[in-house]
Amino acid sequence: MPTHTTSYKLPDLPYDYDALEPVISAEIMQLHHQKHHQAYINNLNQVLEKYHEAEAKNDMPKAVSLQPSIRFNGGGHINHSLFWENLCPPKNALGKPSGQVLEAIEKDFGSFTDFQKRFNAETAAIQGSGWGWLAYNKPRQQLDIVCLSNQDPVSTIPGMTPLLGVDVWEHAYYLQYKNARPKYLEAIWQVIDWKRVEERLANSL
Ligand code: MN3
Repeated sequence: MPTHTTSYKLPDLPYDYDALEPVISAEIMQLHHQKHHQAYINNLNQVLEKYHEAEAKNDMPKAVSLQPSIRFNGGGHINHSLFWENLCPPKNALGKPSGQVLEAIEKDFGSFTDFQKRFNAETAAIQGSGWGWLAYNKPRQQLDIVCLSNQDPVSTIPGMTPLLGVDVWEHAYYLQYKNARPKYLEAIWQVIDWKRVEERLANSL
């Protein structure tokens, strides 16, 4: 008998697998969604089951030993769920933010171009696998660029809300861009859904 009933499920993409071409190929999108994101969810559901068993037995050493896997696989699920919503077909992408997001970017980074340059430089430099984020820093009331390793979610940093995330694990670009992570980062702005970023900022203020 399972000790709990929570089971996370793969969310549908809000567009077709080929909708982000030519920026991100259908092959990458399908593998990334159906295989990679699904694997984080499968592993998360398994480790949560074990965690609740350990809890039920008051086996705290066991429960604590499972926490890194919850962080990794739960983070993978959180991050990819946000990532799919950050993206949209090139024909629908605005190319740059407007309103509050643009104002905040200009205040905190000088200009949208300066922000893009810094975001791409810092995210390209992540060692190994990780994510680059634009996040709202509520305590300081400013936008920050945050680079995190592996699948650590932005929510692990107190006061920070993720607005826009870019996956720079090789599985996100290698089939199309090979080792050229900077080329992938140059191109991805063509499929960023700035309306979602504006919604997330408005909800986090
Ligand atoms: Mn990924």
